Amino acid sequence: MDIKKYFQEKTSLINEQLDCLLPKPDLKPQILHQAMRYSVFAGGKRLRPVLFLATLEALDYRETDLLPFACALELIHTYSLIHDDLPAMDNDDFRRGLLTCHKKFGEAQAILAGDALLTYSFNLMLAVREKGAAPERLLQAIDEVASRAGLKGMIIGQVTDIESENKDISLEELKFIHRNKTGALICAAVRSAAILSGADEKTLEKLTGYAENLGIAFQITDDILDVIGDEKKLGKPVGSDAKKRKATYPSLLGLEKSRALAEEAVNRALWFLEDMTSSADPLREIGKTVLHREA
Ligand code: GRG
Repeated sequence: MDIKKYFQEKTSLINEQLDCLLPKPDLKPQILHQAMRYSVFAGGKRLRPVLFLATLEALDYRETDLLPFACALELIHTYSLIHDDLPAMDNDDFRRGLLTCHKKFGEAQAILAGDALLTYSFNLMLAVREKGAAPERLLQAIDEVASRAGLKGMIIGQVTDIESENKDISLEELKFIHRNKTGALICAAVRSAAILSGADEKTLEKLTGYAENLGIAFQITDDILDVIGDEKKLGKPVGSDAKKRKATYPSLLGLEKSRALAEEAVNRALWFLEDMTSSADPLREIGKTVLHREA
């Protein structure tokens, strides 16, 4: 299968839907809606909603339109990046080749745009109840996302990351940070789709194994790109981790070992899909692309 084409097709579906669902930029207060749209349409890869859709496909689930749920995952991801870029956190001026949200709209508006994206994501997840999603499964899927984006995932990872700044940390501590900060939302994308599809426990476990390993590989390649990536393709300066004295996979293990670990993680991710049919091919191909990504 052509994974590039797959990504293009799904991304254009997701973008159309995001455009419909987000408040229009001329709606008052314009600055809020413009800031939300600015960051959402700044050119992200849409990995999390694409993973969500690919998981539905892997489980042959096509009955309802769950696109708003997929979009909600992208809104949560975008909020996390807006807040992560703030002066109180990573203090970054550029993301995806554009000024960061606070550089463009000011700090207060960037904080509020992030807050609005996060809270609105819950409206979007709930909206799929009108499209026929089974109420019990929907509640469980929303709980899954809330936990992994929050106190059982991303927030814990971010807090631990900040606490670890300028400290020597072990590989285990680094893994903990990234399992939560980056991996948890990736895992929530796969698991929420599986839950909504009515997957049995065994399938859910396998897909969780896939997603956890994909998250590890994704973070390792992110760290590697910050050392040897192309600034133009990344849309941000490289070397920012070293400048901030952040512990990363390459700083702890070197580039070669980091590459080998990423490859191992992708192989493990693919192993978890071994019993699945060709419907899981998009998930398999996404796994492979993570290793060769340039942005
Ligand atoms: C502020 C609560 C809070 C959390 C922030 C995810 C995160 C936590 C911060 C981002 C820091 C970072 C750059 C982590 C590396 C992995 C990662 C999440 C990269 C960005 O994701 P992509 O590459 O982004 O999917 P695009 O731009 O494609 O949407």
